[in-house]
Amino acid sequence: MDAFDLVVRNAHCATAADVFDADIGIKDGRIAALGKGLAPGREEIDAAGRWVLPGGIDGHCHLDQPMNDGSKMADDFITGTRSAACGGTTTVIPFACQIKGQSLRAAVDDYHRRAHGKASVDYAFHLIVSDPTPEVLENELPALIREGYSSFKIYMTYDDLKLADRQIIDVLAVARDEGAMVMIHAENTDCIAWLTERLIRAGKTAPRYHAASRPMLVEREATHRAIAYAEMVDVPILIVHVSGHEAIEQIQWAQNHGLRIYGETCPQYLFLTADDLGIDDSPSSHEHGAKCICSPPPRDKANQQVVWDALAAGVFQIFSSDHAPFRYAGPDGKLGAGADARFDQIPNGIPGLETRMPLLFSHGVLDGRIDICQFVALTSTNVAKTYGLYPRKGSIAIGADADLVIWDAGTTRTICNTDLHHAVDYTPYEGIEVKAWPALTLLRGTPVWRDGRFLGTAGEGRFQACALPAPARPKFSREAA
Ligand code: DUC
Ligand code: ZN
Ligand code: ZN
Repeated sequence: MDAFDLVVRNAHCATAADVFDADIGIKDGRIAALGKGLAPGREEIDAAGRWVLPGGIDGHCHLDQPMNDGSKMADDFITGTRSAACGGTTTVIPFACQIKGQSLRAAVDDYHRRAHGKASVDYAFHLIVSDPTPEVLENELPALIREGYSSFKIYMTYDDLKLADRQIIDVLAVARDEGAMVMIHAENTDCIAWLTERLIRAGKTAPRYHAASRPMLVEREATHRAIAYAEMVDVPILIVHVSGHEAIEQIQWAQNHGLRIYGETCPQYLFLTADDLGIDDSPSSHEHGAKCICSPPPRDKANQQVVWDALAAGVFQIFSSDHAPFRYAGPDGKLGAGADARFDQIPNGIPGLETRMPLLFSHGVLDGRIDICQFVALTSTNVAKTYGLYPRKGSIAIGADADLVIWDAGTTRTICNTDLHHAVDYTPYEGIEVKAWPALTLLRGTPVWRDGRFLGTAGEGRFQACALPAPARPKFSREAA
């Protein structure tokens, strides 16, 4: 009998900590041995000195999330996870979103039904807490955290999702007691509403005014407030989709003061600018602008550089896609409100699951902005650690799941939506050149993408319960301070 099911030979491996050359022996979906000259496997793949890295973990993506504005996400768990596999991502963490009035448990059950039998890569769930009733705070949320849903997102804007400040503090206290990670969408909702109203009254309704309705100061103020609440409650938080220098300065200030404030950024803040939202009121500007509307909005070139610098300096721990897939055409897409839809009627979000890893590998690692270990940390290891999937996911180590990507680095290709595998009818990254793409993606030792062909199977992706270490501090939320 062969010692291994599969041996990946001559792998040039990188983890978040080290670079080493090894053969990787895989048995029953896990890494069983690392070494030189391993015994034969039933199957053999020669990596021939190419980079072999842990499979990507996309810690922030939206799939088949119910919407209440008439829009519909184009990607479900079939197309979203297919697209992930083809771009080198082997685990996705989308959101089980509580609709106000709904129990959190019902949201989780519904989301399991949506995922069941469809995923071709592994998946975990974050929760979105939009209605922190006493029952949610005292019973549902603590129970779900213990059952493997150990992270949740809260919103400081969007009418159907946002929490009042007192509610934010209450959910942070539960996270502290239970050892959960809270992801915060930090934008000041009243400032956005006031600015939006003024712009619309002035007839400034084109997609480009989306940026003017959500300037950096609204992100800075909310980030500052979230940090203050986290400091008061004494709980770590992660500020998600950070767009530019103003929020970065707040996070850096907090980190320099010893607070456990973490940061996430996304490709749109490195590769798009506010000009992508439109430069005039022409139909082509409207189309491209609508396709690029996301929140927070992309900023300018100078801010792209600040985001790159913060990635390299370690201010950000996580690089996610914030894949929020709406088609451009059709009644449930970007233009559901009509061909000249106002910026505030266009669903927020852009696709990016498949392009996240190649964009950062090419323009980060190969262009010398970050090193290969930082790439692994940002796209995989830190995500696994932050959300409680490590060490099963996020590393090349004995006992870890054999989620691996062999990279083709050096051949230039141009990103083109027709080559992608999501169900969205555009990519905001159309025309951008990349010099790296996965040649092979292995999910627990099985190829799901090889030489330009998707090989995955719907239903092979498994739900992964997350577990963060128990909090070391005594509980305080239901005791006197
Ligand atoms: N902003 C979000 O907060 N979520 C989805 C997409 C977006 O643009
Ligand atoms: Zn968000
Ligand atoms: Zn999001």
